[in-house]
Amino acid sequence: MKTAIVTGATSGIGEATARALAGAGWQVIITGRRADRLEALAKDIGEAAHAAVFDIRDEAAMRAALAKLPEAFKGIDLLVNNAGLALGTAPAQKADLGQWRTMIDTNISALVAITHEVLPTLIECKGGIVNMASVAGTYPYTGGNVYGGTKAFVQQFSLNLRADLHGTGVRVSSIDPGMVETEFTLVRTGGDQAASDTLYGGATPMTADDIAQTVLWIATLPPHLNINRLELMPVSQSFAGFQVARG
Ligand code: NDP
Ligand code: 8X3
Repeated sequence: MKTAIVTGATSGIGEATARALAGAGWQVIITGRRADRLEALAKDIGEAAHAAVFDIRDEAAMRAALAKLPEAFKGIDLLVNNAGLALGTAPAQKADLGQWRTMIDTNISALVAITHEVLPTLIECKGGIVNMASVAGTYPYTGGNVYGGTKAFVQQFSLNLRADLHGTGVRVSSIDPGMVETEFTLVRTGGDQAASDTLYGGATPMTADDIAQTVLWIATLPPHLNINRLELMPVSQSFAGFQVARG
């Protein structure tokens, strides 16, 4: 039985990915800070799940959780680097530096640290990494500033990992979703349910399961195939143009 670790499995894309992988016969190590949610998910999935509660930014806690994995979960075949967040929608000149640091610590530093920790196992298992980037890493928009910057890092880190892991058999993919209805906007706006409802309302956004099925597809492709980067959007979302300041 193959084993995956899915970070940020307490909600949204991570939870759906853990469920999809488990449904396809994988064992899943699920992580996140909200213990109650992880325990409920682990209970739903059953014996194939192992819940590891830690803040992904706490490197010592991450290492300790991986060190004390039950024997059956130690051989990790797939790392899904999903935990992440956006905070704030203000333009750079009005943004909060603390929020910027939290995004960098979570979306970049923590992702890099857990990847570094799991790499030896992934190489041993000829496994794979799926990194959750975003369209925000490719297309700039007002208020995307550091969030978009962190996701551009994830895209490029994924490609560079591919280069470094050449010849090891380890696959690396980044997924760049557009709008997916999850708790993402609630988190970004500090709990503004109305803002979240307004953004997703009537737009038929992608679902967490749409992305989870994509992760599962990537993870179960024949071993000679690597999806380098995959961008997805709901049909209702597309591109806006440049802006011009006059006067
Ligand atoms: P959710 O807010 O629903 O899920 C985010 C997950 O990340 C939660 O499980 C949360 O767990 C975890 N997380 C956040 N901070 C930490 C932390 N410090 N330590 C541990 N876990 C943490 O959002 P999504 O499911 O939408 O987001 C998942 C990923 O997808 C993110 O990387 C996001 O940037 C990306 N993405 C989302 C898009 C969208 O439109 N929704 C589009 C493109 C990319 P907990 O709070 O319990 O710790
Ligand atoms: C989330 C997608 O467009 O809200 O990564 O930045 S977006």
